[in-house]
Amino acid sequence: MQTSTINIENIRRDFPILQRKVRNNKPLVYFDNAATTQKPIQVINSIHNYYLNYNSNIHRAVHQLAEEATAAYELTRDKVAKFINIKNREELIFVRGTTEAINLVSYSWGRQNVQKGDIVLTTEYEHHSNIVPWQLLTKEKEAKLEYIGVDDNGELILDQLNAYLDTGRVKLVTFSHMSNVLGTITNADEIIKQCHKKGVKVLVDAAQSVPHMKVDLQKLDCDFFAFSAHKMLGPTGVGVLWARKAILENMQPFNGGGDMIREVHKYETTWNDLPYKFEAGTPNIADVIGFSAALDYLENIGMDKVREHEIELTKYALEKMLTIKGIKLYGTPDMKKRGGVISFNLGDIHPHDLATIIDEDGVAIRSGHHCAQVLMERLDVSATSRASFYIYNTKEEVDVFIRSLNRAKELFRI
Ligand code: 7TS
Repeated sequence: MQTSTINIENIRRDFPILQRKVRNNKPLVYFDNAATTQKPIQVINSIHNYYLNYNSNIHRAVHQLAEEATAAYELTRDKVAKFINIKNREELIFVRGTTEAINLVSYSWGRQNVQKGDIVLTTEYEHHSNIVPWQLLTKEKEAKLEYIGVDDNGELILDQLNAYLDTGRVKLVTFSHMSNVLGTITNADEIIKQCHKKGVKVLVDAAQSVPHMKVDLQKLDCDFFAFSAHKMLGPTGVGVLWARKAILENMQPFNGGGDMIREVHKYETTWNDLPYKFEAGTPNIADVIGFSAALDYLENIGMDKVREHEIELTKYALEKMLTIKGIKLYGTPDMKKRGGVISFNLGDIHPHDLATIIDEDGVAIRSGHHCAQVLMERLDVSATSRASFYIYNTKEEVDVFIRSLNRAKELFRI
C-alpha cells in the first residue's frame, strides 16, 4: 500500500476513522476530501488535551491556564506563518474559514475601496463563497461584477483578463488558486503580474491549493490570501486570512466587540493592533490549537510529497476511468496543471444516483453542483460527481471505486 512517495500504511494508522466500516459493512473509501479531510489522532488529541488540561479564554487573564492557552493559540499563528512563508505574523488573521475571510475582505476593504462603476473581476470556476460576497458588494456600490471565462480544457481564458484590465476600472481580481470542481491550478503568477502592473489588488482563494501543494507567499505576490484548516487535516471552524500590513492597517474592522479594541469610550473607540483588530470576541481557541497539530503533520510529510502522491493517484484513477465507456471527465488531462480532484459524469446517470450506488460499496464521493453553479452553467450540466484525494488514499481504494462505477454502469445498463 504505497505510492513511490509516501508510506501510506503508517499514515493511515493515524486516522482512526479510516478503520470504520460503513454501509453493508464495507471499509470506508473516503474520496470527499475537497469538501473536508479526515483528522489524524494528533489533531484530535490536541483539542482533547486543551479541554482536559488548560481550557481558558485567551489574551485576558494573567492566571496560568490563560497564559498556556494564549501561548498555544499564538503558536499556531507562528506555524501558519512558517507554513506559507510570511515574515509578519501580525498579517495573519484567524477567521472561521475561507468563506469568512473573503467576506471580511469584501466588507472591510471592498466597502472602502470599490465605488460606483468599478469592476470586481472573478472567474467562472469560483466556489459560491468567492462570488456571492462580491455580488453583495457590487450591488450595494453600483459597481460591476465580471468573470474571466473557462475554456474547454477547464483553464482560464487569460486574454480576457487583459481586456478587463485595459478598461482601467478593475479594483480587484479574485480567483481560486485551484478549482474545487475541475482541479485546475490557476496560473496565479501571471495574473498577479498583470494586475500589479496596473495597480490592481489580487485576492487568492487558496482553499484547495494550500492543503495540496507547497505555496510560498514570498513568491506569490498577491494582496489577500485565504484558506481553511478543515481541508488540510485541521478542525472545522478555523481559517486564515493573510493580507499585507499596509492594507490591513487602512481597513476598517469587520466585527466590533471585545479584544479588537484599544480603548472604548461612550462615543469613540480606538482599534487594537494587528491582527487583533480583526479578531473580535472569543475566538475558536480549541480548534486553532488543534490546527497546529495538522500543520506539524503536513510539515513532517512535506508538501512536495503530498503533491507527488496526489499526482500519482490521480493519474492512476484517470487512466482507469478512461477505460469506462460512457464516462465524461472534466478538466485538463495535464497533471502539471491540475490537482487531485476528478469531476465526471457517467452516461446519463444522475450524479446523486451514482453517488448513492457507490456509497453501497463504502465509497464516499460528492455529487451535485459543488457550490459552483456558475461553472455548472458553463459546462452545461446541472451536476457532476466528484472524487477527491488526500494523503491517506491508496491505489487499492481507487480500484474499489472503479469496480463500483462499473457496477453502477451495469445496473443502469449503459
Ligand atoms: N473556496 C473554495 C475553492 C472551496 O473549495 C471552498 C469549499 C470554499 C472556498 C469555502 O470554504 P469554507 O471552508 O469556508 O467552507 N469547498 C467545498 C467543496 O468543494 N465541497 O464542500 C466544500
